[in-house]
Amino acid sequence: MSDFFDGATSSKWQASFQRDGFLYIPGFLSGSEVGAAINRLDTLILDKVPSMPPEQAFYEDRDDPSTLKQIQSLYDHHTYFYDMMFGSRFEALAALLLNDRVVGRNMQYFNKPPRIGQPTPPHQDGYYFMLEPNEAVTMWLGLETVDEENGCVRYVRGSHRKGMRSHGRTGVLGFSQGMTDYGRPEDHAQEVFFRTSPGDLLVHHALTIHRADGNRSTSRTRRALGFIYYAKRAQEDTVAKMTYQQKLADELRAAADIKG
Ligand SMILES: O=C(O)CCC(=O)C(=O)O
Repeated sequence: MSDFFDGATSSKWQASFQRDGFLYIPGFLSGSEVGAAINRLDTLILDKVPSMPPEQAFYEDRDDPSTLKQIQSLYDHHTYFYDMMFGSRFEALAALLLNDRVVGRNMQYFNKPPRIGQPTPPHQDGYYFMLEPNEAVTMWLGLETVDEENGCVRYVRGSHRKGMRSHGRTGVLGFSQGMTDYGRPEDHAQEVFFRTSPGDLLVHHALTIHRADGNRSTSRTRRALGFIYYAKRAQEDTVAKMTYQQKLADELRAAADIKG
């Protein structure tokens, strides 16, 4: 049992996650905790992001810093984020839901800038993770109010029990692989979405089909943090993964060079 959560709450969360392949926890962080995270992020964005290599910071338009959409491996950039990722409530929740010790693998910043924030294509994270068994969770922490207008997250309930679907290139930076056969009647019938407040947490299994809307708002951003944890029992195909990541990094560098 976790030091962070009581027994009844833990059992309820585990049952819900196993049944649906996702879990919604309102108010996982308090208002002041969210405020502190936003302050740290804003400082990082000002001080460090401008000099990050192309594979660490993604923009909708690389020539316009206000269109920042993603930062990778936040824990490498400040101990504040390291402490959020490791030995934290987030890590304890991942261990509870995966019923194993866990390995923290990525902590990301996600934004969808107003008007131009692209939809997140339907995908299963396990396609990128390359694990056997495909046992991992992704957590998504809302930093501001999110709804249908600025890009809420959508899940296909129960899809984590139905295996990996076919994926191919999307052309969307940060989500380069998406499902090629999304849109079967059962996908639509089982899709649910979440309007979230700052501090609300969504967690999904590596095989859960999910996507997010684009940001149609003219003035609201859509800022969130993502946490990825693998179950200790999950083995990575390290060669396939390194080859894939190297290819992506080369493509990003080539695109940055072309733009000068
Ligand atoms: O922030 C989003 O749009 C979705 C994030 C997501 O799909 C993921 O982390 O796997």
